Amino acid sequence: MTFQISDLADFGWNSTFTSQLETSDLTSAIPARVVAVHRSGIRVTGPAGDRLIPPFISKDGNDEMVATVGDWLMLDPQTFWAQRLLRRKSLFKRRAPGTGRKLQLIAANIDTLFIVSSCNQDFNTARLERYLAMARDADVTPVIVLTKADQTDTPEEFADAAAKLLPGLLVEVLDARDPDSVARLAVWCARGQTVALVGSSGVGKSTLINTLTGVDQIATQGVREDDDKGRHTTSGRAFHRLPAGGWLLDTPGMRELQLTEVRAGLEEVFADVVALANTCRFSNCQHTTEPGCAVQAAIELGTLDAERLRHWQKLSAEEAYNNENLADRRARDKAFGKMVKRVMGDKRRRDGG
Ligand SMILES: Nc1nc2c(ncn2[C@@H]2O[C@H](COP(=O)(O)OP(=O)(O)OP(=O)(O)O)[C@@H](O)[C@H]2O)c(=O)[nH]1
Ligand SMILES: [Mg+2]
Ligand SMILES: [Zn+2]
Repeated sequence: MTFQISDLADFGWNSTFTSQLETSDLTSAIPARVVAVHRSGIRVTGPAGDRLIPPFISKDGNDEMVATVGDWLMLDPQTFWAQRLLRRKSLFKRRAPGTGRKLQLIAANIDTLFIVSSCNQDFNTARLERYLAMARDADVTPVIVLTKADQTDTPEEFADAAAKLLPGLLVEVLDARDPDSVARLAVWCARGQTVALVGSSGVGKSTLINTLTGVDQIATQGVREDDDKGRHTTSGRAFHRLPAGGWLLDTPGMRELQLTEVRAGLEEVFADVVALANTCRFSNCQHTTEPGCAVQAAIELGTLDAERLRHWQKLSAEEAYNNENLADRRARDKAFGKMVKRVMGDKRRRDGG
C-alpha cells in the first residue's frame, strides 16, 4: 500500500514532515499519526485507517525517542509496525515528580497553543508569561485568547496589557460562546494545523472547543452544574476534528501541564532582563542593593519596569523549585524540621521546661 502526501494534511501533516521523507518511504512505508499511547500499544490514524500497533521502541535509547500523542510514525505497510519516528516540530514534556524524575512526553507536533484567559479577575500577566515561556520552550507558536469579552466594557485594555508581554504577540479577544467571534481563530485551525489549549479552570476552554468544533461534545462548567450525578468528566478523546480542517489536541497531560523545565523559555521571554543581569558587577548579584547592579540601574533610568523584574524573579524561583530534585527537597525539609526541633528545645530549656 502506498500513500498520497496530499491526503496527509487531513491528519495534520505539513511541510516539516515532508522534508524528512526518503525516496524509499514513498513505496515502503506509511505515515501514521499517534492519537493515544497505551501500555499495550499505540493507537494511530492516517490514510491507512485507524489501528492499534505495538509500542514503538527506538534503538538509540534516548528517552525522548518514545512515541507520544501527536507524533508521526512511519509504519511498515505489511505488518504496520512502526519503523521510524519523524523529527518533531514541537514537543511538550515534563519531569515526573519523584526521585527518578522520569521524562514524560505530553504531546508532539502542536503548531499553535491557545493560551486562554478571560477579561476578568482571571487575567494575570504573570500567569500568561508562564504559559508563554512554556510555549517557547516547546517550540509552539503562542496565541493569547481572552474570553468573556462580552463581560467587560474595556476589552481593549486587557488586550493591550497582554500584547505588551512579548513583541509581536498575537492576542484575540472574543466571546467563546459566539461562533462569529471565535471565527477569528480560524487561521490557526486550517488543514494541516494542530492546536492545543491551556488556561485556568473556568476561563472557557471547553466552551471554546465546543464552538470551534461546532459540536457540543465537551462538558462545560454550565453542564457540570446541571448534572446531578456529580462531576462531569471532560471527554476522553484526545483529538478533535475542526471544521476548518485542522485538529485540536486535548489530552489530560496538556491540561495538567505545570511550569517545569522552562528555563530556556523564560530566558527568551525575559531576554531584556537576562541581558541586563549578565552585565551586573557580581555574577551572583541578587539585583537588590548590590553595587554595580545593571538591573537596578535600568529601573532607576526607567528603561526596565520594576514589576517585570519581580515577575522574572518569581518565575525563575518557581522554575528552580519545580526542577529541584525531590530528594534534595526532602533533605532540606528534614534539615528544617531538625532546626525547628532544636530551636524549640533551646526555648524550652531557657523557659525552664
Ligand atoms: N459570557 C461568557 N461566558 C463564557 C465565555 N466563555 C466561557 N463562558 C462561561 O464560563 C463558564 C466556564 O466555561 P468552561 O468552558 O467550562 O471553562 P473551562 O476552561 O473549560 O473550565 P475547566 O474545564 O474547569 O478547566 C461556563 O459557564 C461558560 O458558559 C465567554 O466568552 N463569555
Ligand atoms: Mg473544561
Ligand atoms: Zn544585579
